[in-house]
Amino acid sequence: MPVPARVPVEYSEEVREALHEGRAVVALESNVITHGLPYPDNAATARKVEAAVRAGGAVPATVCVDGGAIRVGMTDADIERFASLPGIPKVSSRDLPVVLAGGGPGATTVASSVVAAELAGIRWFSSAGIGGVHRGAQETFDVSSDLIQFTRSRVAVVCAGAKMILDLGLTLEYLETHCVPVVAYRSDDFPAFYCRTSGHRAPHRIDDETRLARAVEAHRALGSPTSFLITTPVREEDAIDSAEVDAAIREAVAAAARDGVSGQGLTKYLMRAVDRATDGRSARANMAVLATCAETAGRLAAAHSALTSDGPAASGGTDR
Ligand code: PSU
Ligand code: MN
Repeated sequence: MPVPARVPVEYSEEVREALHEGRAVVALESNVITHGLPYPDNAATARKVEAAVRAGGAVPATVCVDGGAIRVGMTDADIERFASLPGIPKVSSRDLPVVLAGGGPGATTVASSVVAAELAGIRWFSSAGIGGVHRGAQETFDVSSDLIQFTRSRVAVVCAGAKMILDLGLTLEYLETHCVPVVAYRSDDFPAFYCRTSGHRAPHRIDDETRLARAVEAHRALGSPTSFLITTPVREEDAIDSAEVDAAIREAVAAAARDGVSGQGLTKYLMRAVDRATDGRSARANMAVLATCAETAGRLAAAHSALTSDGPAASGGTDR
């Protein structure tokens, strides 16, 4: 039986129509449902995030793998199943072919979701926390495949930076080395997920949505193979004090070393440990920042769609 020459992509009706009509669509990851938060917070958050993309003016397309296909636009029943079924594997880019061939369900990370988004013709993706360079990566070599995938997938990624459990300075260095544009939307600093700032300045700041859309278009026109990272900080009222969470993270990183936790399970282990140390406040901040990121992504995708779907600027050059 010949192996299919292309990966089957199954669209929800709503996403298919929006793409066909050139309307803004924002892809969302499903790993944050299965591994990011406990049930039922995870299902409630996934629905809130989709509603936030709509509030921003775009159509949400939560991505997963199931039945040998990439699903773009999970149904509410899919979200409920993924949120409640134990053992759904976390699928990063390199896991995609194996899980597709296996025919079972798989929850896509940032990395595999941007692979899926590009394959599906979706230009925008949002998730609050990207993977990055782990603390101690000098020894462990633990660098999230999210960063590598950003060097290969041409998708605009809206996020709240990366978690303090990572080495954010080295994460920014990595993105610079690999020519991935990083633009802070309406703020000076690279944010740190549930903390307003990582303490590092972002390389660029753009406040105007249309100018940001033009930068995304210029990046594409330049033929750059990389993603385009746009950061937006957690709201003041949802943020956690970085000193408090930093202490919890240092303890969690030390505990992970003591417990011999590393590799694929490390990120989830550290997040759960910080949730316990902050009496669940980090989980609540996690849910809030996922939604505010998604709303911003919806607005930016809608501004980009307005720019690219009409007017001379969209026609790729004007008559001299
Ligand atoms: N950051 C978060 N929450 C998450 C993740 C990252 O704040 O749930 C998930 C995302 O799905 C991301 C993945 O793609 O963890 C990165 O995992 P790793 O560090 O193993 O590459
Ligand atoms: Mn890793």
